[in-house]
Amino acid sequence: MNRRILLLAATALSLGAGSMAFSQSLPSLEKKDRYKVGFAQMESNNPWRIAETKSFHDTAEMCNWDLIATDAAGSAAKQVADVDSMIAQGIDVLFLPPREEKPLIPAVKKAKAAGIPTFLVDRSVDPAAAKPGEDFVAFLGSDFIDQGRRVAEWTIENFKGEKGIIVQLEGTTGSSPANDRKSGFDDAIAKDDRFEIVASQTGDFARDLGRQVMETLLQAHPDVNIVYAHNDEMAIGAIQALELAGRKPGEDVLVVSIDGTRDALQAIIDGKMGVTVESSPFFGPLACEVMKRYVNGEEIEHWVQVQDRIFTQDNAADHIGEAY
Ligand code: GYE
Repeated sequence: MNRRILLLAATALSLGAGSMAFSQSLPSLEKKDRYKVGFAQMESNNPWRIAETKSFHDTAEMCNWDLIATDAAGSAAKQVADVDSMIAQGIDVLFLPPREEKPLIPAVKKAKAAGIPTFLVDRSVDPAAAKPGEDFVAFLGSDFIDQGRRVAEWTIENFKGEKGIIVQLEGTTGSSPANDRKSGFDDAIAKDDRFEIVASQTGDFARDLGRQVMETLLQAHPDVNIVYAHNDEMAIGAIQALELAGRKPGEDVLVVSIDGTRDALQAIIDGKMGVTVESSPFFGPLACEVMKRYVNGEEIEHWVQVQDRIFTQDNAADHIGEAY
């Protein structure tokens, strides 16, 4: 090996060691009267997102935040650019719901390199590429695998027919809730051979796309009698498509879903939907509390897990008043 190659190898080694040591330590957050807080929302096309953004705004005064909130309008690339601009504006801390698991990883790492502690809220990133306690402080959110599993178990218990022909409407492709709500449901429903998933397609977590995809899938699978939607907006879209096609959701098609929006609770009360497993959008107060603990130097658990309720005919009317 000549001298130049040796030198290069030595540099690479020391760089590697350096970046490893660096990646262990998270940026700290000093005690201050007010904090410049970034919240980089991914889109605002459904009641869940609007409720989440409002929750951050409502929390800002109480928690002494000067809040910078952006809206990426459904584009992961815009969300990356929004984080960039927040870093340039000198935020103290970043709350980020990454639209998809992979494209936001460079943004998470860039925030860390700029000395900004980042908390992922409501969605997470690919765990193989970025880690809590290392690249970001923690993930604040639900157990999406468990949500999918609970929907499947409720369906197994409550479906009255002999053969369940299931259409699945998936959330945004590449997002953590779409990936996990699918695997949780698929694994649990496979344990009962009455059920078959005949189609599984993305509706991008959106009502309108859910309706359109359901219209197409109904033509290919007219015998469908169960619709599992990864969120309530797509479930409501599917109900519209079913009714347009002369089907009777709640009678000849069981519709099951996740979130707990006002429209979904109303659909349950009206007998058109069977169940929705809760996924709460009210992250503001939790973000404030976890941030305070971080400022105090407390060790933050890598996953600050949110507990989800379940809404059915039994309790939907009791909760519709607090729904969004
Ligand atoms: O279920 C959905 C929203 O990331 C947990 O995203 C969230 C999901 C929620 O668009 O309605």
